Amino acid sequence: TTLIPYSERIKFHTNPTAIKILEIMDRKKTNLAVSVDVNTAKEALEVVRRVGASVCMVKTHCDIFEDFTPAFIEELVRLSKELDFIIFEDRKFADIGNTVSLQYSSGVHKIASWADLTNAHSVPGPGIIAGLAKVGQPLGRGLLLLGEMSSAGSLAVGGYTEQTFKMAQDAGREFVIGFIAQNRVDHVDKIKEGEDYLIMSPGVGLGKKGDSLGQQYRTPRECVVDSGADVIIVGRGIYGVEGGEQAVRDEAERYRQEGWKAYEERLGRK
Ligand code: UP6
Repeated sequence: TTLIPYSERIKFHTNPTAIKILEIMDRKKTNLAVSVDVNTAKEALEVVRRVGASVCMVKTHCDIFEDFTPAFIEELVRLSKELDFIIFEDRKFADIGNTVSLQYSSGVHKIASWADLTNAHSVPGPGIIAGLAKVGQPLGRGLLLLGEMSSAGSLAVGGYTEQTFKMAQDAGREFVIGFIAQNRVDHVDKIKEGEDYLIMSPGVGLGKKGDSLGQQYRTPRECVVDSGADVIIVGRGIYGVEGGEQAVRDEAERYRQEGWKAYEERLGRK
């Protein structure tokens, strides 16, 4: 399904969040997700106001914000409607089903009440999907499994990645809509008729090749054309650019264009 347009993949999905993502990507001509890993909710909202029009998705780590409040969530949700993007809380759940269902629904953050999309490690086994689905599926939320990671030395490779794909496939596609991965972990020989998964790749940068803590960057073209990613996730490459407000805006637009150009190249209509 990497060779057909996002809009034509909608028919393979029943999950409302998956459908919304594909619709937004097609409507706004963007496969760019921005990751707003800044210290405060206030700064995060500033970044979102600047780049929201260029992205299909805003990715958060809500436990980073020192000033997290329900008012922040209210404003983020309002912006998601005004600027037309979905909200992805990059929680990377990794515990038993009972615990993750509590972490997802409760606590200070109440993630399920506002995040369209979240993600989980497959380490604990399929109970983690069941625990999260119990909370999120009735709300129309979506889940990604981490099939691979962008960081050097990741253990999520080979058999682990294959079994993660299998776990998602066994869970059915009402709630699990895809993967965080560096490649098409749903390689054609494993995918069944009528199945379609969204592959979202972090570790994307047009400048640096990585950071001092193991992050590794590829270009949008490498991700989308060479590896078949559907969504590219960019953090510091956008919000970390020097030169102020306009520079951040311009950089988001540059990544959007690079990502979209790569998608069109993949479809073969350069
Ligand atoms: N992320 C990765 N690699 C993964 C999974 N998730 O980098 O395999 C997340 C990080 C960060 C973002 O938690 O929020 O994607 C990448 O940020 P960066 O572009 O600033 O490196």
